[in-house]
Amino acid sequence: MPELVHYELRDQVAVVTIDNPPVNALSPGVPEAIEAAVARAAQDPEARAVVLIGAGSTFIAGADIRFFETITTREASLERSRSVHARLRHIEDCPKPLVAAIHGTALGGGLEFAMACHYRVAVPSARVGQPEVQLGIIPGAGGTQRLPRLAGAPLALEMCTLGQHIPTHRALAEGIIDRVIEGDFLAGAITFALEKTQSGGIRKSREQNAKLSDRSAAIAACAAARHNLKKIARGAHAPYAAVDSIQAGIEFGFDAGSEREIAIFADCVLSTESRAMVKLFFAEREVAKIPGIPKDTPTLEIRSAAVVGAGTMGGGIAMNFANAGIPVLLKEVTQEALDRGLATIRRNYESSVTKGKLTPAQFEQRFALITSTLTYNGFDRVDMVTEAVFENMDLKKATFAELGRVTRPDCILASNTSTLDIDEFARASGRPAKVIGTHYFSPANVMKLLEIVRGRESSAETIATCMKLAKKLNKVGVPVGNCFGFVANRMIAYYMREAYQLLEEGASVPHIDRALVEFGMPVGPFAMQDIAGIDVGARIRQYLRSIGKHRAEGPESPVPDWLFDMGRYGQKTGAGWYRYDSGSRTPIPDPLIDDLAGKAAIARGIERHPIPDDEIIARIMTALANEGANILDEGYATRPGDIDIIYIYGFGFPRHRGGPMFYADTVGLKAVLDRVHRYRNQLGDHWRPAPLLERLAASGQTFYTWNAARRDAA
Ligand code: 3H9
Repeated sequence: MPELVHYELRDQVAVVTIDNPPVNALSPGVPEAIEAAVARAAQDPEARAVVLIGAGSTFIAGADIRFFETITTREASLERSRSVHARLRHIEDCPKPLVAAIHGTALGGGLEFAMACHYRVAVPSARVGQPEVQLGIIPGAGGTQRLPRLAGAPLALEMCTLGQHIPTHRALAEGIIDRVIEGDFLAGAITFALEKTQSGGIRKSREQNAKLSDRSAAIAACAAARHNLKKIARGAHAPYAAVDSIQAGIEFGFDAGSEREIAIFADCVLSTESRAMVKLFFAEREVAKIPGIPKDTPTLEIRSAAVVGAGTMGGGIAMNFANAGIPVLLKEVTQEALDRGLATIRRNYESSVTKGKLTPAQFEQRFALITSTLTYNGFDRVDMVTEAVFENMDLKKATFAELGRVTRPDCILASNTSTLDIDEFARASGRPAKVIGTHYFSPANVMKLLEIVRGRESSAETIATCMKLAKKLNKVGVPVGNCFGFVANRMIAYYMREAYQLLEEGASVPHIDRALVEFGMPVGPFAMQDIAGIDVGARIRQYLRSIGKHRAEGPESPVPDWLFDMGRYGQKTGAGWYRYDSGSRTPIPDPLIDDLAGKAAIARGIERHPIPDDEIIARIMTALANEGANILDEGYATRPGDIDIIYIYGFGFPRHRGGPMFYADTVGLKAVLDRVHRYRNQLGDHWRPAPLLERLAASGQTFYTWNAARRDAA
């Protein structure tokens, strides 16, 4: 077995190097080996000080996340955490100056090991953080105790509850890092360590209390943090648990605080929230691994791009390219439409400048990368074109035929269609291997999700290039198949179908929205539609009816179409499912909707009745999981985790619930299937159980265990 930690003497300093690729995670054996190496240095007569450093691209990225799932009992967690705490205390008691040298990242347990050292030095580009809440846990190796002592309560609370990384310069200013080293890093760290043998000596974080001396201010900071979390961490438990642990250390001291941390960590690590978020961590990394497309598939470099259509989506897509430093041509048919599109882009950038997210210089730089045009001149020089014209098959086919003529043969032709069959565009282009769907979510310059839709003939190179491009555009690219609505919209059609049905059955719009917000969604289905535009869905429905299709199986509520006919498109027209005062985005419930729902109910012979919150959630989530199972079975999504990532990034599904497929797993697939049967009896045959759901429920599996078994068998 390769050595996890190396020991060498350099200039009378023991250099302890952690070597556990790829990110020096604290897998079993690593903490023990670090402790042993520090103990050896303490005994080594040749060593005057110790430097702890990481091999490869980073310091320590934290505990090995894979091992959390192996902790199955509270006792096991308590025992493990106690031994880590004891190990860190032992390391901190080293009688010689001990310096953590941080490059890359020191995250979670990595920062906790660094804080148990007497000093910390870092390269300018390093980042440190306690991201545990993003895994549904709290720092479990003293982070909630040592960090407030080094950085003060407010910053420790911020880092432990939000989980964000902070850069070297801020860590230096806040007392987490003691020196920034430019140039030869190891040599600088050794020099620093030797300096400490002359002055400074041993300094234990656990004994530093100056920053917590104003106890009432520190406790007030905890109360403020809890208050803040109400707005941003709805439904999540771990961020609050982190505050509790920090407060215990402030009130009762390091030792009692550590005991509290160990106990709280045990509760968190066994929670569904943590299981969900750990699954998502790996799902997010797995999503880029596409069966049949090896990692080393050649890709094209996208150095320049074009977007056809400067509407809301086209403009947002062009901004993505400009934000990534890629020059982009933006084409429209009329000067008026072009001017409108550019004005929207300018307004979006100006709002980022006002919010301090962009400097005026960055705005000018990015805006200058967008060149507007009414012709195809210059399209022969771009590496990729994204079509974002009106959602109409004939128009899109004509656009692809033209793009096939005006671009180079190696240029990728992507469509931002959300519903149409990209194989038809591929045929029209005369270059099907280069045609693909890149389905952005509105607002395209903000939402992180990018569905990458494989056409029948999309080449491996085209797919791999778009996956790589997604990263460059700061998006999460998820490969999906070319079925109707792809994955996100195919499932959301069922989500909306149930929302409309529940409305007709007697739940009100504000009630359904509130139930879903309490479940953890950022907005309810109706408020979401008022933002996206009721006209968008209505026009798609009109088109589908014209070709004899439906978005979802089952009854189609007339209410959204009535709203469309009334010109109630949502926020943009001042009324939709809600009313809006002029210039305001605050939804005001409108009794008219209940009247319309009542009318629709009478027409369908439904007697309206009160519906409890849990029934609303059950109906909507069951519809999502059942259709998700169909999509998996048909192969249009690669893994349940891919679907979950789509819902997290495309619709803000609460991370702590893990996505619709993981959520179904936690409900139990047998229970989900029972619900489908019950709904079928009560509501009609359109509630057809997905064959995969039936198979998994019968064999006692979950979506995720089924997927793991499939992966292992492959
Ligand atoms: C913790 O520390 C709890 C403590 O308080 C308690 C201690 C007792 N474990 O992201 P990348 C893998 S909780 C296992 O693609 P990047 C990752 O799966 C932990 N594996 O690279 C991937 O594998 P593959 C707190 C890990 O350069 C590969 O490494 N720490 C871990 O874009 C490359 O990862 C965190 O939450 C891990 N800890 O980003 C940090 N980390 O190639 C989590 C990574 O097979 N990690 N892998 O797909 C990160 O944020 C990013 O990975 C990092 C690198 C910024 C480090």
